[in-house]
Amino acid sequence: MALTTNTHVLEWVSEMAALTQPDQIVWIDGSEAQLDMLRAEAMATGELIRLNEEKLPGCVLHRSDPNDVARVESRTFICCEKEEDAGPTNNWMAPDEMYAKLREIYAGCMAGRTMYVIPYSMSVVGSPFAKYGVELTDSIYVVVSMAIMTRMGKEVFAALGDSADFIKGLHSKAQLDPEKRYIVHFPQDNTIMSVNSGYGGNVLLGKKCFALRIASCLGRDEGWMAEHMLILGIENPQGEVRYLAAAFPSACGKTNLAMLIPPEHYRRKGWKVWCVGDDIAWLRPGPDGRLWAVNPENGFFGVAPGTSAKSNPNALAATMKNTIFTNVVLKADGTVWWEGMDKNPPEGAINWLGEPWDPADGSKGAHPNSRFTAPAINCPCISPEFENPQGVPISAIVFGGRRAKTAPLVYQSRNWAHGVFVGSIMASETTAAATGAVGVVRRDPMAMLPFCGYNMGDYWQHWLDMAGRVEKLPKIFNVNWFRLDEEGNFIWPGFGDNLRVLEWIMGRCFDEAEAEESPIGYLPKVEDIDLEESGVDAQTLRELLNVDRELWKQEVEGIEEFYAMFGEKLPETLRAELEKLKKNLE
Ligand code: OXD
Ligand code: MN
Repeated sequence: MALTTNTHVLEWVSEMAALTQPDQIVWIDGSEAQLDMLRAEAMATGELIRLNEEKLPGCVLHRSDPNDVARVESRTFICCEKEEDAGPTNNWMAPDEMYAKLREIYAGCMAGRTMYVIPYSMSVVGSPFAKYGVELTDSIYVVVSMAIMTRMGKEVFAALGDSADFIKGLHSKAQLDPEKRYIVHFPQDNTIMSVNSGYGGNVLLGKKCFALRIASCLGRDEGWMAEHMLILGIENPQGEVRYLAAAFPSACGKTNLAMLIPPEHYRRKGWKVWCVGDDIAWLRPGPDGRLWAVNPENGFFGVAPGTSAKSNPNALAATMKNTIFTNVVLKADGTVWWEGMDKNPPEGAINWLGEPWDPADGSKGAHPNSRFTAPAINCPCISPEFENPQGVPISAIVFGGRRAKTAPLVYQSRNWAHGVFVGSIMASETTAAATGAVGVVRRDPMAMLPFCGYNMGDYWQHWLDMAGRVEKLPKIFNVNWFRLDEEGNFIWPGFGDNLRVLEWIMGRCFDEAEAEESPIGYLPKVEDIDLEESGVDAQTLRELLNVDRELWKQEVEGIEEFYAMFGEKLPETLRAELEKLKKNLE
Protein backbone atom coordinates (compact mmCIF):
# COMPACT_ATOMS: atom_id res chain seq x y z
CA MET A 1 0.00 0.00 0.00
CA ALA A 2 1.29 3.46 -0.84
CA LEU A 3 2.82 5.13 2.21
CA THR A 4 2.06 8.65 1.06
CA THR A 5 -0.66 10.72 -0.54
CA ASN A 6 1.94 13.00 -2.12
CA THR A 7 0.68 13.24 -5.72
CA HIS A 8 4.15 14.03 -7.13
CA VAL A 9 5.47 10.78 -5.66
CA LEU A 10 2.40 8.73 -6.62
CA GLU A 11 2.33 9.95 -10.21
CA TRP A 12 6.02 9.37 -10.70
CA VAL A 13 5.89 5.85 -9.18
CA SER A 14 3.01 4.87 -11.44
CA GLU A 15 4.75 6.34 -14.49
CA MET A 16 7.93 4.42 -13.76
CA ALA A 17 5.94 1.24 -13.03
CA ALA A 18 4.17 1.62 -16.37
CA LEU A 19 7.59 1.83 -18.02
CA THR A 20 9.36 -1.00 -16.17
CA GLN A 21 6.33 -3.32 -15.66
CA PRO A 22 7.05 -4.85 -12.23
CA ASP A 23 4.77 -7.66 -11.00
CA GLN A 24 4.19 -5.77 -7.78
CA ILE A 25 5.16 -2.60 -5.94
CA VAL A 26 6.32 -2.75 -2.32
CA TRP A 27 6.62 0.45 -0.28
CA ILE A 28 9.48 0.40 2.18
CA ASP A 29 8.44 1.66 5.62
CA GLY A 30 11.83 1.27 7.29
CA SER A 31 10.61 -1.19 9.93
CA GLU A 32 12.87 -4.01 11.12
CA ALA A 33 10.03 -6.47 10.51
CA GLN A 34 9.87 -5.58 6.83
CA LEU A 35 13.67 -5.56 6.46
CA ASP A 36 13.83 -8.99 8.13
CA MET A 37 11.35 -10.35 5.65
CA LEU A 38 13.33 -8.96 2.73
CA ARG A 39 16.60 -10.34 4.10
CA ALA A 40 14.97 -13.76 4.47
CA GLU A 41 13.74 -13.60 0.88
CA ALA A 42 17.18 -12.58 -0.42
CA MET A 43 18.82 -15.37 1.59
CA ALA A 44 16.43 -17.88 0.05
CA THR A 45 17.46 -16.83 -3.46
CA GLY A 46 21.19 -16.53 -2.66
CA GLU A 47 21.29 -12.77 -3.22
CA LEU A 48 22.44 -12.51 0.40
CA ILE A 49 24.36 -15.13 2.38
CA ARG A 50 23.95 -15.29 6.14
CA LEU A 51 27.21 -15.12 8.09
CA ASN A 52 28.19 -16.57 11.46
CA GLU A 53 25.50 -15.20 13.80
CA GLU A 54 27.70 -15.55 16.90
CA LYS A 55 30.81 -13.87 15.51
CA LEU A 56 29.15 -11.44 13.08
CA PRO A 57 25.58 -10.90 14.31
CA GLY A 58 23.22 -9.47 11.73
CA CYS A 59 25.89 -9.58 9.00
CA VAL A 60 25.44 -10.87 5.46
CA LEU A 61 27.55 -11.39 2.35
CA HIS A 62 26.62 -10.32 -1.15
CA ARG A 63 28.42 -11.05 -4.41
CA SER A 64 27.97 -8.70 -7.31
CA ASP A 65 28.27 -9.90 -10.90
CA PRO A 66 31.97 -10.30 -11.82
CA ASN A 67 31.48 -7.78 -14.65
CA ASP A 68 30.03 -5.26 -12.20
CA VAL A 69 32.41 -4.50 -9.35
CA ALA A 70 33.11 -0.75 -9.45
CA ARG A 71 31.79 2.64 -10.43
CA VAL A 72 31.90 3.16 -14.19
CA GLU A 73 32.98 6.72 -14.92
CA SER A 74 32.88 6.13 -18.67
CA ARG A 75 29.13 5.38 -18.44
CA THR A 76 28.28 8.12 -15.92
CA PHE A 77 26.53 11.12 -17.50
CA ILE A 78 25.45 14.60 -16.54
CA CYS A 79 22.51 15.46 -18.78
CA CYS A 80 21.84 19.16 -18.38
CA GLU A 81 20.44 21.23 -21.26
CA LYS A 82 23.74 22.74 -22.40
CA GLU A 83 26.89 20.71 -22.88
CA GLU A 84 29.10 23.50 -21.57
CA ASP A 85 27.27 23.34 -18.23
CA ALA A 86 28.48 19.76 -17.76
CA GLY A 87 31.99 20.88 -18.63
CA PRO A 88 35.03 19.08 -20.04
CA THR A 89 35.36 16.60 -17.17
CA ASN A 90 31.89 15.02 -17.42
CA ASN A 91 30.19 12.86 -20.04
CA TRP A 92 27.22 14.69 -21.48
CA MET A 93 24.25 13.89 -23.67
CA ALA A 94 21.19 16.03 -24.43
CA PRO A 95 18.42 15.15 -21.91
CA ASP A 96 15.83 14.24 -24.56
CA GLU A 97 18.22 11.93 -26.35
CA MET A 98 19.27 10.26 -23.10
CA TYR A 99 15.68 9.88 -21.86
CA ALA A 100 14.76 8.21 -25.15
CA LYS A 101 17.71 5.83 -24.94
CA LEU A 102 16.95 4.97 -21.31
CA ARG A 103 13.24 4.47 -21.95
CA GLU A 104 14.14 1.68 -24.35
CA ILE A 105 16.49 0.03 -21.88
CA TYR A 106 14.03 0.28 -18.97
CA ALA A 107 11.01 -0.90 -20.96
CA GLY A 108 9.62 -3.97 -19.21
CA CYS A 109 12.90 -4.56 -17.30
CA MET A 110 11.11 -5.31 -14.01
CA ALA A 111 8.71 -7.90 -15.45
CA GLY A 112 8.59 -10.84 -13.04
CA ARG A 113 10.20 -8.69 -10.36
CA THR A 114 9.14 -6.47 -7.48
CA MET A 115 9.64 -2.72 -7.52
CA TYR A 116 10.61 -1.40 -4.09
CA VAL A 117 9.83 2.24 -3.28
CA ILE A 118 12.45 3.58 -0.86
CA PRO A 119 11.85 6.94 0.83
CA TYR A 120 15.13 8.21 2.30
CA SER A 121 16.72 11.28 3.75
CA MET A 122 20.25 12.53 3.31
CA SER A 123 21.14 13.97 6.74
CA VAL A 124 18.89 13.68 9.82
CA VAL A 125 15.18 14.01 8.93
CA GLY A 126 14.09 17.58 9.68
CA SER A 127 17.64 18.99 9.80
CA PRO A 128 18.19 22.31 7.99
CA PHE A 129 20.64 20.34 5.82
CA ALA A 130 18.24 17.48 5.04
CA LYS A 131 17.23 16.64 1.48
CA TYR A 132 14.83 13.84 0.64
CA GLY A 133 14.89 11.22 -2.06
CA VAL A 134 12.79 8.36 -3.35
CA GLU A 135 14.62 5.47 -4.99
CA LEU A 136 12.75 2.86 -7.01
CA THR A 137 14.70 -0.38 -7.37
CA ASP A 138 14.28 -4.05 -8.20
CA SER A 139 17.09 -5.09 -5.85
CA ILE A 140 16.71 -6.20 -2.23
CA TYR A 141 20.46 -5.63 -1.83
CA VAL A 142 19.80 -1.97 -2.59
CA VAL A 143 16.94 -1.79 -0.05
CA VAL A 144 18.94 -3.31 2.80
CA SER A 145 22.01 -1.24 1.90
CA MET A 146 20.01 2.00 1.79
CA ALA A 147 18.70 1.06 5.26
CA ILE A 148 22.31 1.31 6.49
CA MET A 149 23.57 4.20 4.39
CA THR A 150 20.63 6.61 4.78
CA ARG A 151 17.74 7.48 7.10
CA MET A 152 15.11 5.41 5.38
CA GLY A 153 11.41 4.87 5.96
CA LYS A 154 7.97 6.37 6.25
CA GLU A 155 9.03 9.31 8.44
CA VAL A 156 10.65 10.70 5.30
CA PHE A 157 7.24 10.87 3.57
CA ALA A 158 5.84 12.54 6.69
CA ALA A 159 8.59 15.18 6.50
CA LEU A 160 8.15 15.61 2.73
CA GLY A 161 4.40 16.18 2.99
CA ASP A 162 2.89 17.29 -0.32
CA SER A 163 6.09 18.84 -1.58
CA ALA A 164 7.61 18.11 -5.00
CA ASP A 165 11.03 18.85 -3.52
CA PHE A 166 12.58 15.39 -3.61
CA ILE A 167 15.18 13.64 -5.76
CA LYS A 168 13.78 10.94 -8.01
CA GLY A 169 15.91 7.84 -8.48
CA LEU A 170 15.12 4.90 -10.72
CA HIS A 171 17.35 1.86 -10.49
CA SER A 172 17.07 -1.50 -12.21
CA LYS A 173 19.58 -4.32 -12.40
CA ALA A 174 17.92 -5.08 -15.75
CA GLN A 175 20.18 -7.75 -17.31
CA LEU A 176 23.44 -6.41 -15.82
CA ASP A 177 24.51 -5.82 -19.40
CA PRO A 178 27.71 -3.73 -19.30
CA GLU A 179 27.01 -2.42 -22.81
CA LYS A 180 23.72 -0.96 -21.64
CA ARG A 181 24.92 0.20 -18.21
CA TYR A 182 24.19 3.87 -17.54
CA ILE A 183 24.41 6.07 -14.45
CA VAL A 184 22.67 9.25 -15.48
CA HIS A 185 21.93 12.53 -13.72
CA PHE A 186 19.37 15.07 -14.88
CA PRO A 187 20.11 18.03 -12.60
CA GLN A 188 17.31 20.12 -14.10
CA ASP A 189 14.76 17.45 -13.16
CA ASN A 190 16.34 16.36 -9.87
CA THR A 191 16.36 12.88 -11.37
CA ILE A 192 18.86 10.01 -11.33
CA MET A 193 18.59 6.91 -13.51
CA SER A 194 20.82 3.89 -13.03
CA VAL A 195 20.47 0.71 -15.02
CA ASN A 196 22.24 -2.61 -15.67
CA SER A 197 24.39 -2.45 -12.55
CA GLY A 198 24.09 -3.88 -9.06
CA TYR A 199 27.34 -2.44 -7.66
CA GLY A 200 26.91 -0.16 -4.62
CA GLY A 201 28.56 3.00 -5.96
CA ASN A 202 26.28 2.87 -9.03
CA VAL A 203 23.04 1.87 -7.34
CA LEU A 204 22.92 3.29 -3.79
CA LEU A 205 21.68 6.48 -5.34
CA GLY A 206 21.82 8.52 -2.12
CA LYS A 207 25.61 8.44 -2.15
CA LYS A 208 27.69 9.68 -5.08
CA CYS A 209 24.73 10.33 -7.42
CA PHE A 210 22.59 12.40 -5.06
CA ALA A 211 24.84 13.57 -2.19
CA LEU A 212 27.60 14.70 -4.57
CA ARG A 213 26.56 15.08 -8.22
CA ILE A 214 22.99 16.33 -7.80
CA ALA A 215 23.70 18.03 -4.45
CA SER A 216 26.65 19.95 -5.92
CA CYS A 217 24.15 21.52 -8.35
CA LEU A 218 21.69 22.24 -5.52
CA GLY A 219 24.53 23.79 -3.52
CA ARG A 220 25.49 26.03 -6.44
CA ASP A 221 21.88 27.21 -6.79
CA GLU A 222 21.17 27.56 -3.06
CA GLY A 223 24.50 28.87 -1.71
CA TRP A 224 26.00 25.84 0.01
CA MET A 225 28.53 23.11 -0.83
CA ALA A 226 28.40 19.34 -1.35
CA GLU A 227 31.92 17.97 -1.04
CA HIS A 228 33.76 14.65 -1.23
CA MET A 229 35.14 15.14 2.29
CA LEU A 230 35.51 13.35 5.58
CA ILE A 231 34.66 15.29 8.75
CA LEU A 232 36.83 14.88 11.83
CA GLY A 233 36.59 16.27 15.38
CA ILE A 234 39.87 16.73 17.23
CA GLU A 235 39.60 16.98 21.01
CA ASN A 236 42.58 18.57 22.73
CA PRO A 237 43.64 17.91 26.34
CA GLN A 238 41.56 20.92 27.44
CA GLY A 239 38.48 19.10 26.15
CA GLU A 240 37.81 21.51 23.26
CA VAL A 241 36.70 19.77 20.06
CA ARG A 242 37.63 21.46 16.77
CA TYR A 243 36.47 20.20 13.40
CA LEU A 244 38.03 19.86 9.99
CA ALA A 245 36.80 18.60 6.63
CA ALA A 246 39.25 16.87 4.29
CA ALA A 247 39.23 15.81 0.64
CA PHE A 248 41.50 13.13 -0.80
CA PRO A 249 41.50 11.22 -4.09
CA SER A 250 41.03 7.46 -3.72
CA ALA A 251 43.87 5.37 -2.28
CA CYS A 252 45.11 8.15 0.01
CA GLY A 253 43.89 6.72 3.33
CA LYS A 254 40.73 8.82 3.66
CA THR A 255 38.83 6.27 5.76
CA ASN A 256 41.87 5.75 7.97
CA LEU A 257 42.17 9.49 8.60
CA ALA A 258 38.44 9.72 9.31
CA MET A 259 38.88 7.15 12.11
CA LEU A 260 42.37 8.08 13.26
CA ILE A 261 43.69 6.75 16.56
CA PRO A 262 46.06 9.21 18.27
CA PRO A 263 49.61 7.99 18.94
CA GLU A 264 50.29 6.85 22.51
CA HIS A 265 52.16 10.09 23.27
CA TYR A 266 49.00 12.08 22.39
CA ARG A 267 46.57 9.68 24.09
CA ARG A 268 48.51 10.01 27.37
CA LYS A 269 48.04 13.77 27.22
CA GLY A 270 44.29 13.39 26.63
CA TRP A 271 43.88 13.90 22.86
CA LYS A 272 40.90 12.20 21.23
CA VAL A 273 39.64 12.06 17.66
CA TRP A 274 35.99 11.76 16.63
CA CYS A 275 34.63 10.66 13.27
CA VAL A 276 31.66 12.66 11.95
CA GLY A 277 31.94 11.39 8.38
CA ASP A 278 34.22 9.34 6.16
CA ASP A 279 33.22 10.33 2.62
CA ILE A 280 30.80 13.20 2.08
CA ALA A 281 30.26 16.59 3.72
CA TRP A 282 27.49 19.10 3.13
CA LEU A 283 28.60 22.56 4.24
CA ARG A 284 26.43 25.63 4.87
CA PRO A 285 26.95 29.10 6.29
CA GLY A 286 25.60 29.07 9.85
CA PRO A 287 23.85 31.89 11.72
CA ASP A 288 27.08 32.62 13.61
CA GLY A 289 29.01 33.37 10.40
CA ARG A 290 30.95 30.11 10.47
CA LEU A 291 30.74 27.25 7.95
CA TRP A 292 28.84 24.26 9.40
CA ALA A 293 28.95 20.70 8.12
CA VAL A 294 27.01 17.47 8.32
CA ASN A 295 27.74 14.02 7.01
CA PRO A 296 24.55 13.36 5.02
CA GLU A 297 25.07 9.58 5.21
CA ASN A 298 24.22 7.12 7.97
CA GLY A 299 26.82 4.42 7.29
CA PHE A 300 30.19 3.64 5.77
CA PHE A 301 30.62 2.07 2.34
CA GLY A 302 34.30 1.34 2.79
CA VAL A 303 36.93 -0.54 0.80
CA ALA A 304 37.63 -3.77 2.70
CA PRO A 305 41.14 -4.81 1.52
CA GLY A 306 43.82 -3.21 3.65
CA THR A 307 41.46 -2.68 6.58
CA SER A 308 43.03 -4.37 9.58
CA ALA A 309 43.31 -4.22 13.35
CA LYS A 310 46.52 -2.30 12.71
CA SER A 311 45.56 0.08 9.88
CA ASN A 312 42.05 0.92 11.07
CA PRO A 313 40.72 -0.88 14.16
CA ASN A 314 37.74 1.49 14.32
CA ALA A 315 36.56 0.58 10.80
CA LEU A 316 37.07 -3.10 11.54
CA ALA A 317 35.04 -2.78 14.76
CA ALA A 318 32.28 -1.00 12.81
CA THR A 319 31.86 -4.11 10.63
CA MET A 320 31.31 -6.56 13.49
CA LYS A 321 27.51 -6.41 13.42
CA ASN A 322 24.63 -5.53 11.05
CA THR A 323 27.05 -5.13 8.15
CA ILE A 324 26.77 -6.13 4.49
CA PHE A 325 30.00 -7.39 2.97
CA THR A 326 30.33 -7.37 -0.81
CA ASN A 327 32.83 -9.48 -2.82
CA VAL A 328 35.01 -10.55 0.12
CA VAL A 329 36.27 -14.04 1.04
CA LEU A 330 33.83 -16.35 2.86
CA LYS A 331 35.65 -18.45 5.46
CA ALA A 332 34.65 -21.97 6.43
CA ASP A 333 33.41 -20.73 9.83
CA GLY A 334 31.00 -18.28 8.21
CA THR A 335 33.13 -15.19 8.84
CA VAL A 336 34.90 -13.05 6.23
CA TRP A 337 38.44 -12.22 5.13
CA TRP A 338 40.22 -9.95 2.67
CA GLU A 339 43.77 -9.20 1.62
CA GLY A 340 45.49 -7.06 4.21
CA MET A 341 43.25 -8.13 7.11
CA ASP A 342 46.10 -10.26 8.45
CA LYS A 343 48.90 -12.39 7.10
CA ASN A 344 46.92 -15.65 7.28
CA PRO A 345 44.85 -16.29 4.16
CA PRO A 346 42.27 -18.84 5.28
CA GLU A 347 42.24 -22.47 4.17
CA GLY A 348 39.05 -24.00 2.82
CA ALA A 349 37.51 -20.62 1.98
CA ILE A 350 35.38 -19.35 -0.92
CA ASN A 351 36.67 -16.43 -2.98
CA TRP A 352 34.69 -13.36 -4.10
CA LEU A 353 33.56 -15.22 -7.22
CA GLY A 354 31.95 -17.90 -5.07
CA GLU A 355 34.56 -20.53 -5.96
CA PRO A 356 36.74 -22.66 -3.66
CA TRP A 357 39.92 -20.65 -3.14
CA ASP A 358 43.49 -21.81 -2.75
CA PRO A 359 45.56 -18.87 -1.47
CA ALA A 360 48.69 -20.67 -2.67
CA ASP A 361 47.68 -20.26 -6.33
CA GLY A 362 48.50 -16.55 -6.19
CA SER A 363 44.98 -15.29 -6.95
CA LYS A 364 43.24 -12.71 -4.80
CA GLY A 365 40.51 -14.00 -2.51
CA ALA A 366 38.62 -10.72 -2.19
CA HIS A 367 38.07 -8.30 -5.06
CA PRO A 368 40.39 -5.26 -4.64
CA ASN A 369 37.25 -3.07 -4.54
CA SER A 370 35.34 -5.34 -2.17
CA ARG A 371 33.36 -3.39 0.40
CA PHE A 372 31.72 -3.27 3.79
CA THR A 373 28.46 -1.40 4.30
CA ALA A 374 28.39 -0.71 8.02
CA PRO A 375 26.18 1.45 10.27
CA ALA A 376 28.08 4.58 11.37
CA ILE A 377 26.87 4.12 14.95
CA ASN A 378 28.92 0.90 15.14
CA CYS A 379 32.14 2.91 14.93
CA PRO A 380 33.81 3.19 18.37
CA CYS A 381 34.99 6.76 17.62
CA ILE A 382 31.74 8.03 16.08
CA SER A 383 31.29 11.65 17.14
CA PRO A 384 28.62 12.53 19.74
CA GLU A 385 27.68 15.23 17.19
CA PHE A 386 27.07 12.72 14.39
CA GLU A 387 23.29 13.06 14.71
CA ASN A 388 23.30 16.79 15.47
CA PRO A 389 20.89 18.28 12.91
CA GLN A 390 22.83 21.59 13.03
CA GLY A 391 26.13 19.89 12.11
CA VAL A 392 29.55 20.93 13.38
CA PRO A 393 31.52 24.17 12.79
CA ILE A 394 34.44 23.70 10.41
CA SER A 395 37.73 25.44 11.30
CA ALA A 396 39.95 23.90 8.64
CA ILE A 397 39.59 22.45 5.17
CA VAL A 398 42.34 20.03 4.24
CA PHE A 399 43.20 18.88 0.74
CA GLY A 400 45.65 16.09 0.05
CA GLY A 401 47.12 13.76 -2.48
CA ARG A 402 49.79 11.18 -3.02
CA ARG A 403 52.96 12.93 -4.22
CA ALA A 404 56.45 11.41 -4.11
CA LYS A 405 58.37 14.69 -4.02
CA THR A 406 56.42 17.80 -5.00
CA ALA A 407 54.04 18.58 -2.16
CA PRO A 408 55.47 19.07 1.33
CA LEU A 409 54.05 17.23 4.35
CA VAL A 410 51.79 20.22 4.98
CA TYR A 411 51.32 23.82 3.89
CA GLN A 412 48.71 26.47 4.53
CA SER A 413 47.14 28.67 1.90
CA ARG A 414 47.54 32.42 2.32
CA ASN A 415 43.82 33.14 2.13
CA TRP A 416 40.53 31.68 0.85
CA ALA A 417 41.15 32.40 -2.85
CA HIS A 418 44.62 30.90 -2.64
CA GLY A 419 43.08 27.93 -0.80
CA VAL A 420 40.61 27.39 -3.64
CA PHE A 421 43.59 27.43 -6.00
CA VAL A 422 45.32 24.80 -3.82
CA GLY A 423 42.21 22.60 -4.02
CA SER A 424 41.89 23.12 -7.77
CA ILE A 425 45.43 21.84 -8.41
CA MET A 426 45.05 18.70 -6.28
CA ALA A 427 46.68 15.66 -7.83
CA SER A 428 47.80 12.17 -7.02
CA GLU A 429 50.60 10.11 -8.47
CA THR A 430 50.90 6.44 -9.11
CA THR A 431 54.36 5.65 -7.80
CA ALA A 432 56.42 2.57 -8.39
CA ALA A 433 57.16 2.38 -4.68
CA ALA A 434 60.08 0.00 -5.06
CA THR A 435 62.08 2.25 -7.35
CA GLY A 436 60.82 5.62 -6.19
CA ALA A 437 60.03 6.35 -9.82
CA VAL A 438 57.56 9.15 -10.24
CA GLY A 439 54.42 7.90 -11.91
CA VAL A 440 51.57 9.49 -13.75
CA VAL A 441 50.01 12.59 -12.23
CA ARG A 442 46.22 12.51 -12.18
CA ARG A 443 44.58 15.87 -11.44
CA ASP A 444 41.58 15.53 -9.17
CA PRO A 445 40.43 18.98 -8.02
CA MET A 446 38.92 18.87 -4.54
CA ALA A 447 38.73 15.05 -5.14
CA MET A 448 35.55 15.91 -7.07
CA LEU A 449 36.58 15.02 -10.61
CA PRO A 450 34.13 12.09 -10.94
CA PHE A 451 31.52 13.68 -8.67
CA CYS A 452 31.00 17.30 -9.69
CA GLY A 453 27.55 17.61 -11.27
CA TYR A 454 28.38 20.67 -13.37
CA ASN A 455 31.22 22.51 -15.07
CA MET A 456 34.30 22.37 -12.83
CA GLY A 457 35.14 25.97 -13.78
CA ASP A 458 31.78 27.14 -12.45
CA TYR A 459 32.32 24.93 -9.41
CA TRP A 460 35.59 26.74 -8.63
CA GLN A 461 33.78 30.06 -9.02
CA HIS A 462 31.18 28.81 -6.55
CA TRP A 463 33.94 28.01 -4.09
CA LEU A 464 35.37 31.53 -4.54
CA ASP A 465 31.91 33.06 -4.09
CA MET A 466 31.46 31.32 -0.74
CA ALA A 467 33.84 33.98 0.62
CA GLY A 468 30.96 36.43 0.26
CA ARG A 469 28.58 34.17 2.17
CA VAL A 470 30.71 32.97 5.09
CA GLU A 471 32.00 35.61 7.46
CA LYS A 472 34.47 33.43 9.37
CA LEU A 473 35.93 31.24 6.66
CA PRO A 474 37.83 28.06 7.50
CA LYS A 475 41.56 28.12 6.78
CA ILE A 476 42.65 25.90 3.90
CA PHE A 477 45.62 23.49 3.99
CA ASN A 478 47.24 20.83 1.84
CA VAL A 479 48.84 17.66 3.20
CA ASN A 480 50.91 14.87 1.68
CA TRP A 481 51.50 11.78 3.83
CA PHE A 482 53.30 10.01 0.98
CA ARG A 483 56.72 11.65 0.43
CA LEU A 484 59.34 9.15 -0.65
CA ASP A 485 63.08 9.11 -0.07
CA GLU A 486 65.62 8.34 -2.81
CA GLU A 487 65.09 4.60 -2.29
CA GLY A 488 61.33 4.93 -2.65
CA ASN A 489 60.51 4.45 1.04
CA PHE A 490 57.82 6.48 2.77
CA ILE A 491 59.46 9.07 5.01
CA TRP A 492 56.45 9.97 7.14
CA PRO A 493 54.90 7.25 9.36
CA GLY A 494 51.32 8.32 8.54
CA PHE A 495 48.22 6.79 10.17
CA GLY A 496 47.84 7.98 13.80
CA ASP A 497 50.97 10.10 13.54
CA ASN A 498 49.13 12.36 11.09
CA LEU A 499 47.60 13.91 14.21
CA ARG A 500 50.94 15.67 14.72
CA VAL A 501 50.25 17.60 11.51
CA LEU A 502 46.58 18.13 12.34
CA GLU A 503 47.61 19.65 15.68
CA TRP A 504 49.62 22.29 13.80
CA ILE A 505 46.72 22.86 11.40
CA MET A 506 44.30 23.45 14.28
CA GLY A 507 46.90 25.62 16.01
CA ARG A 508 47.01 27.83 12.89
CA CYS A 509 43.22 28.14 12.87
CA PHE A 510 43.18 29.38 16.45
CA ASP A 511 46.32 31.57 16.30
CA GLU A 512 48.25 29.21 18.51
CA ALA A 513 50.93 28.06 16.05
CA GLU A 514 53.72 29.67 14.07
CA ALA A 515 54.51 29.42 10.36
CA GLU A 516 56.92 30.77 7.78
CA GLU A 517 56.42 31.96 4.23
CA SER A 518 57.36 29.88 1.23
CA PRO A 519 56.68 30.29 -2.51
CA ILE A 520 53.63 28.00 -2.23
CA GLY A 521 52.15 29.16 1.10
CA TYR A 522 52.85 28.96 4.83
CA LEU A 523 54.97 26.10 6.16
CA PRO A 524 55.41 25.02 9.76
CA LYS A 525 58.83 25.56 11.25
CA VAL A 526 60.52 22.32 12.21
CA GLU A 527 59.97 23.00 15.90
CA ASP A 528 56.22 23.58 15.30
CA ILE A 529 55.50 19.88 14.76
CA ASP A 530 55.62 17.61 17.81
CA LEU A 531 57.97 14.74 16.89
CA GLU A 532 58.18 13.13 20.34
CA GLU A 533 58.06 9.32 20.07
CA SER A 534 57.42 9.59 16.31
CA GLY A 535 60.70 8.05 15.19
CA VAL A 536 61.11 11.03 12.84
CA ASP A 537 64.04 13.38 13.49
CA ALA A 538 64.27 17.10 12.80
CA GLN A 539 66.43 16.59 9.70
CA THR A 540 63.85 14.23 8.18
CA LEU A 541 61.07 16.70 8.94
CA ARG A 542 63.10 19.41 7.22
CA GLU A 543 63.24 17.15 4.18
CA LEU A 544 59.48 16.51 4.38
CA LEU A 545 58.83 20.23 4.37
CA ASN A 546 61.21 21.00 1.54
CA VAL A 547 59.73 22.83 -1.46
CA ASP A 548 61.76 22.05 -4.58
CA ARG A 549 61.45 25.03 -6.93
CA GLU A 550 62.38 23.03 -10.02
CA LEU A 551 59.69 20.43 -9.34
CA TRP A 552 57.17 23.20 -8.74
CA LYS A 553 58.07 24.82 -12.05
CA GLN A 554 57.20 21.51 -13.71
CA GLU A 555 54.05 21.43 -11.62
CA VAL A 556 53.08 24.86 -12.95
CA GLU A 557 53.32 23.49 -16.49
CA GLY A 558 51.01 20.60 -15.54
CA ILE A 559 48.53 23.03 -13.99
CA GLU A 560 48.57 25.27 -17.07
CA GLU A 561 47.83 22.31 -19.26
CA PHE A 562 45.00 21.20 -16.99
CA TYR A 563 43.53 24.68 -16.64
CA ALA A 564 43.54 25.11 -20.43
CA MET A 565 40.73 22.53 -20.62
CA PHE A 566 38.35 24.97 -18.97
CA GLY A 567 38.82 27.88 -21.37
CA GLU A 568 36.61 30.84 -20.49
CA LYS A 569 35.16 28.99 -17.51
CA LEU A 570 38.43 29.19 -15.58
CA PRO A 571 37.88 31.88 -12.92
CA GLU A 572 40.15 34.89 -13.36
CA THR A 573 41.10 34.64 -9.68
CA LEU A 574 42.60 31.19 -10.21
CA ARG A 575 44.51 32.33 -13.28
CA ALA A 576 45.90 35.17 -11.14
CA GLU A 577 46.86 32.73 -8.37
CA LEU A 578 48.77 30.63 -10.88
CA GLU A 579 50.62 33.73 -12.09
CA LYS A 580 51.45 34.59 -8.48
CA LEU A 581 52.85 31.11 -7.93
CA LYS A 582 54.98 31.39 -11.05
CA LYS A 583 56.38 34.68 -9.84
CA ASN A 584 57.10 33.32 -6.38
CA LEU A 585 59.11 30.49 -7.91
CA GLU A 586 61.42 32.78 -9.88
C1 OXD B 1 34.06 5.86 -2.85
C2 OXD B 1 34.81 6.52 -3.92
O1 OXD B 1 33.59 4.72 -3.05
O2 OXD B 1 35.23 7.66 -3.71
O3 OXD B 1 33.90 6.47 -1.78
O4 OXD B 1 35.00 5.92 -4.99
MN1 MN C 1 34.43 8.51 -1.89
